[in-house]
Amino acid sequence: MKKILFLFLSVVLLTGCYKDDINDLKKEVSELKERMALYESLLDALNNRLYVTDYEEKDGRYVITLSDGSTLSVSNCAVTLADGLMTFTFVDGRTISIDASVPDVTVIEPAGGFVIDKMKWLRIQPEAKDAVGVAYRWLLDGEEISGGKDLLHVFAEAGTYHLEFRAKNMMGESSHTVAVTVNDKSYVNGIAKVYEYLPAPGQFINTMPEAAAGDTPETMRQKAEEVLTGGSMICLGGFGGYAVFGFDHTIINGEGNDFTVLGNAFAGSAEPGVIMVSYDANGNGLPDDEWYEIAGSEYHKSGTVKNYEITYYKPASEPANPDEPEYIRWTDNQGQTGYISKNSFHTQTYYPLWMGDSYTLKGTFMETLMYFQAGNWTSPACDWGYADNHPNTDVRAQIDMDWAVDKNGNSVKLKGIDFVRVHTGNRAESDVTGEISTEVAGFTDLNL
Ligand SMILES: [Ca+2]
Ligand SMILES: [Ca+2]
Ligand SMILES: [Ca+2]
Ligand SMILES: [Ca+2]
Repeated sequence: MKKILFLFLSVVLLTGCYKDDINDLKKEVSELKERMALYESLLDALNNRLYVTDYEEKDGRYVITLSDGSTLSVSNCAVTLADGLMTFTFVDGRTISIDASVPDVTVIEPAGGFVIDKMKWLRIQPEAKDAVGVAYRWLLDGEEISGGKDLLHVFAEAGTYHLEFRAKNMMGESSHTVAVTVNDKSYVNGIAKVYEYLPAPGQFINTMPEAAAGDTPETMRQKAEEVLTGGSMICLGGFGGYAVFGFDHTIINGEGNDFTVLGNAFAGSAEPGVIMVSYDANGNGLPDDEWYEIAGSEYHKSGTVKNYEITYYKPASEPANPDEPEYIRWTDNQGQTGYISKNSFHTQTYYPLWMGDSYTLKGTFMETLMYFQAGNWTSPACDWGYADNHPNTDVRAQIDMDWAVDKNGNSVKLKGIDFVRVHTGNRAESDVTGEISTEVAGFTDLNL
């Protein structure tokens, strides 16, 4: 019986020891597996030319971020950082070293260095290995001029400039200096190009500029361009009618006011046009980039409607009545409908001859201020920020690019603009003065 008890106890004790051994073994196998996995991951990183961009030590464990954004959790392995290398030493003595350096970037200078005319965009696209967690900055005289990798900058004055390009990650910052030669150049202070002209119907449409049967959007664009580069005036018709024009240089955002869109406004005859601006972000020379609205005095008022849309319908025939009140029908996206009337002072067709049965115009709509007083129709000016609103020489006709907002109404800081779009911002008319219609008569760059 004693023997049996002894045997029984021995089995229990032996089983206990055996279990501990198994657990130890399991732990060792698991750690070995982890080390092998880490070893393989590090070899993969080496093969894929990845490098360390960030690391964090926590509770004896390292979390390493690699340049492709992946992370490695490192334990049971010694980690040292020296001479731009992070070295992992395993218990068996094997080591793997991976680049742990500041961002690897190159700015390739063209032969003769960077040369640009003043008031023209300078574009520099450094070559950088794709890497996460890298912050790029361009500095001019210690002041940040761009917070991104690619530089788009415009110089107002000729001269030699030194730009510094910095790229920073957790390992440190690399810096490159490039010289830019900015040449002097003279430019035309005015409109150089019309990209689009599409007026709303109105009493001056088909006459300013003149349209004939067979005209197309392209021939009308050319005519508007001839008029505006020739120092004369175009009419945009009723609400929404617009023109898009540009220049032979970039209009710089300088201190204070930057430009005036010329019109023919005088006291009591304001026909405010909403101004939108854009710069050639994609560098193709065309106004196909993001537009920013100049948020003038009416922008935040309750009567102002953003994203207003109006559709004009071509009349079946010209009316017999020279003062036909129900001449050109319109509908809008606010559930309203109405007519542009005809008046006997202007006998031509008011609907653009080159347009089809109907067309839609869009943009910010401002409540009209037109009223009849002392036998006269008065169309008072908005406070500031519009075209054809105050006389051209009035400081209140001047625009500061800093008033620009994006489509969500957020203020944007523009370095310069290449394109301007103006649309008639009101919808109102009187029997004597006809409909409110913005005129564009040119453009003045106040910084030239
Ligand atoms: Ca400015
Ligand atoms: Ca006018
Ligand atoms: Ca463009
Ligand atoms: Ca007008």
